[in-house]
Amino acid sequence: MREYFENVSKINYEGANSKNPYSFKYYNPDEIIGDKAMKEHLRFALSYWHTLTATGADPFGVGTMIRPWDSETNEMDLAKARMEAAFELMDKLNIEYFCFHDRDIAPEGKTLQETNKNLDEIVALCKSLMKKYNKKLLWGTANCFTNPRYVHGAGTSCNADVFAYAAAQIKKAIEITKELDGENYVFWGGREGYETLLNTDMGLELDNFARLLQMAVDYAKEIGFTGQFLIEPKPKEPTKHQYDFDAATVLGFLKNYNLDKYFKVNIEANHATLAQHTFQHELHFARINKFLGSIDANQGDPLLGWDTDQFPTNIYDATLAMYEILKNGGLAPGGVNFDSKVRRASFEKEDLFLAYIAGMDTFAKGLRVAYKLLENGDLEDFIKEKYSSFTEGIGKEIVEGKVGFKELEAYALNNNPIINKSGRQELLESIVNQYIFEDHK
Ligand code: XUL
Ligand code: CO
Repeated sequence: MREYFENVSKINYEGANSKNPYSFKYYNPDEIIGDKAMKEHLRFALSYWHTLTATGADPFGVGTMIRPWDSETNEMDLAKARMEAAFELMDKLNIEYFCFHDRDIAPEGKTLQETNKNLDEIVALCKSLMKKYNKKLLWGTANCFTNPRYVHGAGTSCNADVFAYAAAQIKKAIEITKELDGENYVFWGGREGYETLLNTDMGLELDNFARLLQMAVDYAKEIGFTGQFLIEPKPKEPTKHQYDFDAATVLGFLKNYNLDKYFKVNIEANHATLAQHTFQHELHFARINKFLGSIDANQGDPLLGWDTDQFPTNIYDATLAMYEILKNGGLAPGGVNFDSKVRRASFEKEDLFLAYIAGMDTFAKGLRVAYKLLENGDLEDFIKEKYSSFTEGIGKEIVEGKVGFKELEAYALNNNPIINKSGRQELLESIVNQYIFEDHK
């Protein structure tokens, strides 16, 4: 098989003092942190679309990326070259998992039959490479947003023929995910949303979206696909208002349609910040509601209002994310998918390695810091003490449902003055900094 990245060899862990850019400084896959190896905590995945098919095009300019598979002129040969290159990348980067959309891996044909035939051919190649390199599919998904047929959405389209086509496409995507032993299947909203209510029947669109998800649940059961279904919230882009706005909106939707037992969420950092939340907020909300399934690791730019999908290098955010993930007991069968792309000006093929190393090291360091923070319990102890009034006296009676308005009025009338304590935010922020800066491991 051809070698696509002949200038880069296997990336190894060399420790924090290494000056070799092609080495891990913090990610030591087999090192045990707490009860499991780093690779089991992190379950890193490569995103096929940003890594193998992205060109660097933006609304103002064409693609800039120089890729070793550029010379392929036939669409299927190109798809095969990309697939081979993907496994070389995963192998050299020591990434165990990958994620893809159906249309990332194989080109669309003139008909759905032809498209499915293309997919089958590439899936067979993928399966053999998975075996050869010992790699696994974290999740598959269907791209129901790029083709112009999806102009009004897929499951929320006003056109029943489009709904039917989306159902057929998702059916096939679930089948190939099962064929490749995918551990999850993702629904990101794509164009499921609206631009203006002047032309939108929101009630019907939401009902239809739920119908589509129910069909997926039923079909998975029928064919014995046991992977976890995930919904990936995003508040806007491409539509002005995406129906899966954030984790809280998704939870309300799922409960409303009795779908909550079948779905968890795949939380993406840049989608959280687009919703005016922190990544930590979305992870925390999902965790306490027991539906945190997986994450898309990336970061936005605080000065830009769109989904820039940058590789995550912010150690503070990664630490707080890993803190939530540790408190969740991990993510399995989910993982950490780098839904991140190299910048348009980082157009050389080596940049793909440097970007993944940066992202993986940031999360590895975040895991190390978060583990110590949680183990020592500084934040946990503070929060426990902060809410201690609910563990005794009147607070305990409130929590146990033993009192109502009348009893509380009687209590308040005789409880003067009320004494509050400081929230100590600045102290806690400096403690987190201490963990980040003092742990040089
Ligand atoms: C889009 C996005 C998608 C999903 C998969 O913003 O994040 O790539 O992760 O469809
Ligand atoms: Co994503």
